[in-house]
Formats: sequence, C-alpha cells, structure tokens
Amino acid sequence: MTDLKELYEAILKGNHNAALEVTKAALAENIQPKVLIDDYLIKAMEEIGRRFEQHKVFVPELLMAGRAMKMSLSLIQPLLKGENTSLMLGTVVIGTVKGDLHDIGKNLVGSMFEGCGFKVVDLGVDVDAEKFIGAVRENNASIVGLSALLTTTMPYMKSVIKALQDAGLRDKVKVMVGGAPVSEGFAREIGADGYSDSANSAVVKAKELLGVA
Ligand code: B12
Repeated sequence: MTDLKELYEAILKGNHNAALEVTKAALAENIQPKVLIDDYLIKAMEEIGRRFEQHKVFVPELLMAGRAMKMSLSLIQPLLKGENTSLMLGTVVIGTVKGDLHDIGKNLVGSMFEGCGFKVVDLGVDVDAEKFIGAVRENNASIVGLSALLTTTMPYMKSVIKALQDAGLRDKVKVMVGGAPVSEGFAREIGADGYSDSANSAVVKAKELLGVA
C-alpha cells in the first residue's frame, strides 16, 4: 500500500524521481487521479508557496517543486483524458498572459478541461493578445482561459479582452480568468465572463457559461 504522504513530501522536496515513483505506484493501486491532484500535488504546492512567502525556501526550491509536480502530473494527465473524449463540449484556448511564466495552475486547469470532454489548445506562457486572438479564431474556440500569477501581469487580462472586442470576437467566446491573485471582483471589473479558483470549479463554471452543465 503506497503511503501518499510520500508524494506530498517528494513534491515539497523537489525530488522528481521519488514523485514519479510514488505516482506510478499509486496509479497501479487505482488511486483516483483527482485524489492525487487535489489532496497531494496542490497541497504540496500550497505549502511550498507558504514557505516561499515566509522566506524559508527560495526560487530554486520553487522550481524544483514545480518540476516534480509536473513530472507527477505527466503520469496522471493521460488518465484524466479517459472516457469522456468522445463527448466534445467545445474548444478551450488557454494560456498564461504576457510577462508571466507560471504555468502549473494553468496546466492543471487545461488537464481538467481535457479530462472533462473539451478540446484544449494550450498556448503556453508569456502569451500576448495577438496570439490569443489568432488561436481563438483558428480553433473557433468557445472558451478562452487566461491565467496570471503576478499582480503585475493581471492587468494584461483586460488588454486581451479589449483586443478580443477590437477583433470582433468578444461575442463569440466566453472569457474565463484565474490564478492566485485573481478574484471574482477583479474578473467582473475587467469584463470577464467567469472566474474560478480551482481546476474542478473551472470546468463546472465553463459548462455553466456554455449551457451544457
Ligand atoms: C511555483 C512558483 C513559481 C515558479 C513557477 C514554476 C511554473 N512552471 O509555474 C517559479 C520559480 C518559476 C516562479 C517565478 C517567479 N515568481 Co512565483 N510562485 C510560485 C508559487 C510558489 C506557486 C504557484 C503555483 O504553481 N501554485 C499552484 C497552482 C496549482 O495554483 P495556481 O497557479 O493558483 O492555480 C490554481 C488556481 O489559481 C486556478 N487557476 C490558475 N490559472 C487559471 C486559469 C483559469 C482560466 C482559471 C479558470 C483558473 C485558473 O486553478 C489552478 C488549479 O487549482 C507562488 C506562490 C503562491 N502561493 O501562489 C509564487 C508567486 C506567484 N511568485 C511570485 C513571484 C514574485 C515570482 C517571481 C517574480 C520571483 C522572482 N523574483 O524571480 C518570478 C516571476 C517569473 C515570471 N515572469 O513569471 C509571487 C507573486 C507576487 C505578486 N504579488 O505578484 C508569488 C505569489 C510568491 C510570493 N508570495 O511572493 N514562481
């Protein structure tokens, strides 16, 4: 029986080999991907974030924890894609906005969308408005998801919404925003259609916005 606390510890210590091993063992024991993500991966990232804020760890430790989390997620992700793939609920274009390189939360949200029957076009990090617009147009997207983790990059979300308006696409696509510093109030203020603080609720919100809930 795998001790899942080891997964939490492995992420926290940035030990990606251990993270991979424990994830493999847990999946072989049919532990639900959602449990691994919600109760161990995210909790570990929250804790490393707290330690960073308290100056107990520094950027290299954050990077290592982020890498360990990504490695673990790479094993879990294919399972999230599961049975629902024939159920095409729409296309989601997602990316972290210009100037911002944080992608762990955005990747989780993207995986959850994929797992729940959406096609996901992930534009990566440091994405400018033109790139979002091109991808929305090209893929006839029904949702565009903007992620920002820095207070300095949050305002760029408003620029993307303005650019969508200028390109005549604002009525064709629902805009969802998220990331630790983003709030419901901020989302409303910049004219986004939806906000969510977790990958699970992001999908629920998206379905609600598209009327497919
Ligand atoms: C890991 C991390 C890093 C890693 C990123 C690795 C990676 N590949 O992403 C590295 C080390 C590279 C990094 C760099 C920096 N970081 Co940093 N980082 C963090 C940390 C600890 C965790 C972020 C994280 O991954 N959280 C876990 C995920 C799962 O949570 P999440 O991103 O919030 O996502 C969830 C929700 O928000 C939501 N969500 C997210 N996106 C979206 C999108 C949509 C559409 C929706 C609906 C929902 C949604 O769902 C997600 C899943 O539940 C945070 C601290 C924190 N507590 O947030 C600091 C933090 C964000 N970083 C910070 C800073 C300052 C920096 C640097 C400037 C540091 C530096 N001096 O170099 C650089 C910036 C580089 C850049 N230009 O982007 C500050 C930001 C402060 C501020 N007020 O702006 C924070 C808050 C730390 C702090 N307290 O000082 N960082």
